[in-house]
Amino acid sequence: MSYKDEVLAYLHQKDAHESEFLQAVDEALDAIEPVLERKPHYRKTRLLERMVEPERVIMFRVPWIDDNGNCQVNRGYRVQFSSTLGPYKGGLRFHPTVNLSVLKFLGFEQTLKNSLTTLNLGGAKGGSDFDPRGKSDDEVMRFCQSFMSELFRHIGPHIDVPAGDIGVGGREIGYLFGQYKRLANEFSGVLTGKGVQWGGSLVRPEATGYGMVYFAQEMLAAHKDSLAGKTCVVSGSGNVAQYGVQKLLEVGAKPVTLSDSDGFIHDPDGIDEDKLAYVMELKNVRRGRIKEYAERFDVAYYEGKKPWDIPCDAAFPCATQNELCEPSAQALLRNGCRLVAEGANMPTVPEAAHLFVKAGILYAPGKAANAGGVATSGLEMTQNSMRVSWSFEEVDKRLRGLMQAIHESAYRASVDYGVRGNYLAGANIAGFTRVADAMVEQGFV
Ligand code: NDP
Ligand code: 2IT
Repeated sequence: MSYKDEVLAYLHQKDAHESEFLQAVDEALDAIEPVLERKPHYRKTRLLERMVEPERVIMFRVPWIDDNGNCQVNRGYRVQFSSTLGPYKGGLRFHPTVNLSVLKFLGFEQTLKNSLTTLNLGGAKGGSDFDPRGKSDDEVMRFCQSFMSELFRHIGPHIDVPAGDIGVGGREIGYLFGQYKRLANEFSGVLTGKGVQWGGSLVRPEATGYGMVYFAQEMLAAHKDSLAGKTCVVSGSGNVAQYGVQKLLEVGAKPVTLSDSDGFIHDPDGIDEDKLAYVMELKNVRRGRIKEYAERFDVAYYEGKKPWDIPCDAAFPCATQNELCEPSAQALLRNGCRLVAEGANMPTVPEAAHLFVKAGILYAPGKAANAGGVATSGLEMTQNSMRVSWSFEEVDKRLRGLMQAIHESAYRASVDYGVRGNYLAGANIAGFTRVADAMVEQGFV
């Protein structure tokens, strides 16, 4: 049996119930199999067995008092996956679907993604099954304070630096930071995505969406093409989708859809700057539903549907995992879509991803295309350590440079392993190799 098959058989038995985690590991190990053949010493050092086991998993009770004075209880997590390349680093997700499998998948992905950024960042993910939807600001604050009352003893600016993800944005990072500061009695860069007045970096809010578009530009530039004039389908309407659309508009593309967990809107005239400003107010201030966009601008709303049947040149899944299934991939290809860049983590099911690879379109997996968020978190950590604040232009320039470097290393790995332009293979190989070689150098830890 090949080394990869041996490890996967073991893992599927051991973590049989962790479907998202198994999916993420299956995808990565499939992609890196040629590396294992070239580097047999990985097997001797049981490298894969070590790499698929998180260094540490913390699970804890989060009690909090709701606005009616009742005690609610949620479950909190931090999966500290890998400290091979630096302090544990990765976001926190607050969503009712959060469980250990989801956070292990995200922590594993984060480890390879952070490796790709070229920075010194380990991999982690955390969060809670807390549902922020319909909660008051006071309830969110009390929840965040209770969550941090346990988490604070496990994190620190040189240990583990959390950030945002689904359901965790600027408001939540503020409450979490305030409670950490109070408990630890220190003002430090323990979280990223902070407010710019208290240690946050300019461009961090924009970074994931901007970086995704920069990556798409790099892929197209390699074919002497650009995003100008291209019709783009975008899913989600949160942080990544909003700033993805903003950058698409800047580069002359035409985004025509947005979605949330209830459905999607299709605006054939294009979502322009004014409409995007409306979406930002709707989602970030009023915390309403995307359906209201359809009412406000008199466009179609599709309840319970995803936007992948809308004809487009390029697609940007920016909501959540497994949101793009096989029939959706077939529809995209049939309608002429030639580029898919993942703003979300693992939004494409494996069968759909294989269709993209087989069709030879420009397909960027999340660990490459959405790495701009965590890369800019790395820039925030650097600024915090140096006690400086770079200008918007400076951070944006560095973000663009990092996305170029990520594209270059994924592309080069694809060439090196005989699958030129296969970014799924290239990103996994490049991310994996850096972590793997460092693990070998650091011995059995
Ligand atoms: P937000 O919470 O800001 O937005 C999430 C969006 O996705 C909302 O529109 C939400 O709709 C929708 N969504 C969430 N869960 C589901 C679901 N189960 N089914 C359908 N729609 C859903 O999160 P982000 O924009 O920050 O994150 C989006 C994706 O990008 C995630 O996969 C995240 O891991 C990834 N990512 C985020 C980074 C960041 O810096 N923020 C960095 C790299 C990746 P609703 O409002 O109805 O819940
Ligand atoms: O999935 C991700 O890369 C993030 N949610 C961002 C993590 C970070 O530490 O900025």
